[in-house]
Amino acid sequence: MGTQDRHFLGVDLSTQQLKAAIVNDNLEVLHEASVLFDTDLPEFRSQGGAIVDKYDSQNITAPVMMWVKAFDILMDRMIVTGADFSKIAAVSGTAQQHGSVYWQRGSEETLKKLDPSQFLHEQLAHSFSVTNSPIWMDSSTTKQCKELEEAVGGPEELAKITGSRAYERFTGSQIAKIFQTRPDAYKNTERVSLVSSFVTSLFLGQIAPIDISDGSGMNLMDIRTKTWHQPLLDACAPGLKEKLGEPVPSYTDIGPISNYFAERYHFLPKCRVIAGTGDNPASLVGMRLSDGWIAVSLGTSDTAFLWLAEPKLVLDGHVLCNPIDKDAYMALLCFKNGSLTRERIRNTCTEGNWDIFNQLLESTPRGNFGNMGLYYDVQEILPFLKGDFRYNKTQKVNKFSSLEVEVRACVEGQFIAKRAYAEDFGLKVGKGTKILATGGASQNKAILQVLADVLNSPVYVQEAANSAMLGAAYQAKHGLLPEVSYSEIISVLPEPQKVCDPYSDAEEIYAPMTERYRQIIKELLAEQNCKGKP
Ligand code: ADP
Ligand code: XUL
Repeated sequence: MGTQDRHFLGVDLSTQQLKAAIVNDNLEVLHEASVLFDTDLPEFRSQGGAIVDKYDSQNITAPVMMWVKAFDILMDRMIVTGADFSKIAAVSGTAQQHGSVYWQRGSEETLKKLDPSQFLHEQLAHSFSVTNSPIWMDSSTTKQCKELEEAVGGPEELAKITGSRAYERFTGSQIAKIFQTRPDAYKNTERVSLVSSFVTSLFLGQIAPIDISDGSGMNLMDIRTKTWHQPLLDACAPGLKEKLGEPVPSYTDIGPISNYFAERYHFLPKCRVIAGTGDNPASLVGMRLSDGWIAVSLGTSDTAFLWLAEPKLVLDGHVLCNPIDKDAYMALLCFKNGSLTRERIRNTCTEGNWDIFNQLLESTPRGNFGNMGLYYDVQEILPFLKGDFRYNKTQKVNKFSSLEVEVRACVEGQFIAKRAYAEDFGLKVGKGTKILATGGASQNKAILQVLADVLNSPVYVQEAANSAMLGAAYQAKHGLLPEVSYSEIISVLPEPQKVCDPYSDAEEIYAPMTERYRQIIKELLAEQNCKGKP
């Protein structure tokens, strides 16, 4: 295979679907396919790819066999698109962050000896000691979070070591909960994977290492030394170090493709597997984010991330190891109430039409006459609140006077939150900062204009919609060619396009609104703490 002719495969196991893309040596997309969990695999009865426990709505999982079955379907769909796997020089994976997969004792042997004449799901049916994997939407581990923080002397100490105070969805507290509530299942677990390393394990035909970037979303890793922090492992469960294996830099070549994929799908045996990583780090790779940019992803959840040269101590938000440069870091903010909350306000104000939503948004002035709204349909992460909160210029109100005000309050409230938390990470809005928007809502120019104004910075988009999946494909090339710099690898890609500039009065309006938001959140959290957390 000549270098011109080599292709790279990126696979993304996200909350709602499994998708894949093959790119050529110029990183142009040649083939794409996807499997939607709810509709393609209805037998698992997931909603949005998740199973919410009937008796405890904080408890949210996904059946690991649903993911395995999706793999069988995805590979067949890729073939239907005309994919030629013999041209794939390297493959890498990405996935929703924090979720964990529990491999049953003996399953690595099964993985190594997979029979190419059979589907994966036929052979891996008994390979998992926990059949429903906890995922990032879960918030049932408040008790275990407290225990983790106490083990190292409090939230600030934990954040210093791992980059985050304890968060319910982070994997450490999830593993601790499994050990505490299902000791036999834990005992029968040979290895624990993150969802991203689960993806690469399937390609590798053995349990793949966890990468340092996704590994820093577990509350278990020392982000400076990039090794597991033994007191934290001990606070979760016995013998955890062996079950996790050693973490590796995100672009590590972890071995050749398995015999199963070589024989069944005709990959060449020399095709390499590059470590997988979480979807937010992979998006940073796919969006080619560098210093001076902030990425805002407007998908099911909203996230914002930036490149950090040094780790910064914050209690709201996360510092992760960087997936491109192992000596750098990235800041990550995750907001659970993103597109689905915008959709709810759209539905109540417009009967479900984005064009009318935009008309309402554009018919109210920046700053919304001093009104502010905060909408948390599900338990928010930043800040830890649930419910609707509306304020006029001076006080809390039950209702706004018009639909226009409600729509603008929703969008402004969401973006002011991003500004406030990003400023805590040292972001200086309007000082040469540029915003790169991605995700479903980034096609909506009226929404992006509010983003530009609130952060007083221009907003750009790039052609490729799925930054995490493409990030995995680019990482496959980056990992295969360690001698070529990442910036050289991505130099073939087109530049992002500017879609809006902020208005000149933006800072005057939104700097004070951001201060007011901080004050409101402080009060709401204090009120909630008096009443006791939900
Ligand atoms: P995921 O995070 O699951 O990958 P996407 O990034 O594809 O999701 O985003 C899906 C969301 O995009 C939908 O829930 C929808 O609300 C939103 N969306 C799609 N089109 C528009 C639009 N024109 N304006 C605002 N939001 C939109
Ligand atoms: C990040 C987070 C989510 C998931 C979604 O901390 O929990 O963005 O990665 O896929």
